[in-house]
Amino acid sequence: MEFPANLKHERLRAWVEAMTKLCKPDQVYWCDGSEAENQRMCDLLVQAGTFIKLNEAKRPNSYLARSDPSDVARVEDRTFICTTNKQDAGPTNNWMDPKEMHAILDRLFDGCMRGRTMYVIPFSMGPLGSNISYIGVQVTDSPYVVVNMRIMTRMGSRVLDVLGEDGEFVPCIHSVGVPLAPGQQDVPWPCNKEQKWIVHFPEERAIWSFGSGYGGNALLGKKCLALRIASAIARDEGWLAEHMLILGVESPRGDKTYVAAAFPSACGKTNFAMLIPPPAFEGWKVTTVGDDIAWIKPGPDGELYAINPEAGYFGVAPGTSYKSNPNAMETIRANTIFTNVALTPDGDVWWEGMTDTPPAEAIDWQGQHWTPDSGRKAAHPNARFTAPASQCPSIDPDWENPRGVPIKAFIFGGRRSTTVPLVYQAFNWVYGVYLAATMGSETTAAAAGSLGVVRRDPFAMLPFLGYHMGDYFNHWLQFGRSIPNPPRIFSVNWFRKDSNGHFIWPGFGENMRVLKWIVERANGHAVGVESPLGWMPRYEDLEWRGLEDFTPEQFYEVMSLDRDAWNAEILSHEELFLKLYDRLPKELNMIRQLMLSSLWRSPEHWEIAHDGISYAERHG
Ligand code: O2Y
Ligand code: MN
Repeated sequence: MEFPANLKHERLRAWVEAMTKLCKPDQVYWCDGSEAENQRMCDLLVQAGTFIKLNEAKRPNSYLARSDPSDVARVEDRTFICTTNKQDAGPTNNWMDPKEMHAILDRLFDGCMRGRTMYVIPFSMGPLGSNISYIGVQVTDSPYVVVNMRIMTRMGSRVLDVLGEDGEFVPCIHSVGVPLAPGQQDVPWPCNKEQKWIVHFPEERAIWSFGSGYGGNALLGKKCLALRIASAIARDEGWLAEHMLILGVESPRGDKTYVAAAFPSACGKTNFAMLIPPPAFEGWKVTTVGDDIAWIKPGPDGELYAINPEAGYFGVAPGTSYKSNPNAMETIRANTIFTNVALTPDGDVWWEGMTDTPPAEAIDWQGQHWTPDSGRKAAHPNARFTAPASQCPSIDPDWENPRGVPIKAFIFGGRRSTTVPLVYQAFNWVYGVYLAATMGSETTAAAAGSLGVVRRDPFAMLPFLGYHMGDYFNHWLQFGRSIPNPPRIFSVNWFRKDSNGHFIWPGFGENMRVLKWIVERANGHAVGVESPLGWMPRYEDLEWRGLEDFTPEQFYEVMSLDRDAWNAEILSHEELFLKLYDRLPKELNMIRQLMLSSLWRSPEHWEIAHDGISYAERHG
């Protein structure tokens, strides 16, 4: 085997040799990350039928891939955390004994790359050389993964220089799980239809993924390394690896405040990260550091500093439009890989929600002729774009600052049509951990037969935590104790509905009104009044210029607290707490008791503005 001239790392060399012996590829190729290499890979993908080159004039240097219909999303039921003790993975993860799992994987991976090339991808999560960054090395038999990893991470030869002779790296092994017999014709999207395994070994810090070529299953730097493995490392080392976007808010005076926000998957994180303030917010600017993952460490000054470990966006295409997210639309104008969207007759892409008027015809994500009245979706609901973060018009000037950006507030939000108000601030860090621990989202997939059911998704980390959820809550509590002035913690809910089932809050850019209050509160400037849940703004505490149609009555409707609904809500938290009983921090039970006791406060305390009188007038 030929090795790169700058490979000085004996352990890495030995690991790649061992993987080669196990997987038995026809050849091994070390990726250098160059533009020329990328071009060769894209040409190869076009030849293989995996990529369709899009119209160069409309969508320069961009490609469309269509996956196998059985391989379209992360597979949570096939995702495992393998710790020596089952309890350490906790009840929210699938678990298997590491030895047993290794035996299964050794059998599966034996010869799995026959007839294929094994690509070796050294990559850095986070800016190269930052003390917050981590290095991984992924071996894969998927050239589609190589070109996506080049966008999503800092990848190639430079990483070997940073790794030196003895740097730490997380070994990540990936195979689509379809060896080719001599002369056998490949398919455009190879994947194993019977066996999919996304396996994490947090104790040995290793990832093995078999059978899928799609997204989070295959781009192992993202959910696998940057969340599941990193969350376990962060627990051991005293930092946070979170499913959070990071954005900056600049006031007309030029002050800059950074916040990190956690929302469950499919709650519009990318839209919020790239928010454009409404015209009335002249002089205000929102900048994007990241749209999905944040690594957060205490600095020497006691402040918290965050980096986005990723270098690109793997965003959901359906619903993305110049109305919902102009910055995303500009980001994907060129140099973008689209997966499972529709192809228009002029060689461009389309998906549901991209334009008000659909194209008269297209080729859908399964390669079939499509018209608007065909009764099928043109794009798969989980269709994706992979685009470089540097192309985002709102990208923050410090997004690659190796020191990170200082975080002043954490925001937690879910999709709740009732109960949870538009915004409130937790009384303190422990209350904040409680609100994040108990956050939930209503299911949107009618197909799952559970439309509208609240699924608890603590910290939006349910599918992404590499250890026991109770230990994670404890880690957050301990973390808050260890810093002098922890960020303020807020809850938001953009999705509350009125009695007719209509969203009350307009959302999108108008979320700036809430964000401004949050930022001012975090800096100690805005007014908040006490409610049973925490601190809340009055109508007059938000900026309303440009949204005068939104009445105080509507505001107090979207902010209202229903005592009976909260009674049921707090009772339902017990289900989660019982599940985590053996490791649940005592503080969370105490907060729950305090919240239950507040249900017995006078009814006026809860009946906020039901009659149009604000709680400020009552209690302010
Ligand atoms: O389905 C996949 O493989 C992608 S999931 C994903 C991608 C980008 C950002 N977030 C998510 C998520 O599920 O939270
Ligand atoms: Mn995500």
